[in-house]
Amino acid sequence: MAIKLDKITKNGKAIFLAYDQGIEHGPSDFDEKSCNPEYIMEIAEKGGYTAVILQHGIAEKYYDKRKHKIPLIVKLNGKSRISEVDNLSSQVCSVKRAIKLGASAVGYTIYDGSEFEPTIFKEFGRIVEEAHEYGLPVVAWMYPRGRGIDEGSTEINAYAARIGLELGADIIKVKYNGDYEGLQWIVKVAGRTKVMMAGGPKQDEFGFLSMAKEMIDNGAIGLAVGRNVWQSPHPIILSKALKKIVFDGVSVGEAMKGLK
Ligand code: FBP
Repeated sequence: MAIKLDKITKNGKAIFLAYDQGIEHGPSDFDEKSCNPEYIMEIAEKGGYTAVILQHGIAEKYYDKRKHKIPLIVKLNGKSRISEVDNLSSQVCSVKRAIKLGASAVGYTIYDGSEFEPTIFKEFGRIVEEAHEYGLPVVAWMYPRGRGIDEGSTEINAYAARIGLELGADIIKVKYNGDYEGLQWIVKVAGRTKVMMAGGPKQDEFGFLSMAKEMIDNGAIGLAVGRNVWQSPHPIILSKALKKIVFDGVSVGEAMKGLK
């Protein structure tokens, strides 16, 4: 079955609002407003995101497929950091349940190089097979992690990107290390698998938008961003600036006009 990427992209570009940090990092990432998933849904819709990323529990209680226009990506695995011991993020939701919740795509984190890589690859393989039977795209967080691994190295991230292509991901999400030529290589080795970038910890607006511009100019199709947006005091205005950079290719200065 053909994979329907157009549901979660627009003219080949994409911005996803990521909101799985509650399990990955805990509520310390949130304030009074951002701990409420309703607030995130409002940003996702008004900010013009092409999809929102939720865990299944939040999707079940806060995503109404009849009411919400924004496409949903259900994250199928998850892990807390209460204990830092294992580089293993287990599947916590099935592809079928994600579809019932209204998902237009599914997501999965792969810890490349983890001591649990065989288990992770096997689980991911089954997910790709099932999701693709339904025409559902698979978005893979490609996060190198394990003993002695330099998570920020371009070489390791290019290897992770290639693993995404080899294992059937339609879109991969990687972290940016500031090496724009390295990003071009990552995009090249990912082949027909599209590359999106993580937003990372909160930085000032100029820094964040400049980073986004560099990502887009060097081959990424967009960003899957969380904290930089919903930790901002004016997330919708910032989202609109991001949108202009990703979809209209404007300069950072131009995009920031609305922020002043
Ligand atoms: P941010 O934009 O907030 O960095 O979110 C991106 C993301 O990939 C989330 O989807 C995920 O919860 C988190 O980062 C995981 O990051 P890490 O494993 O490095 O803590």
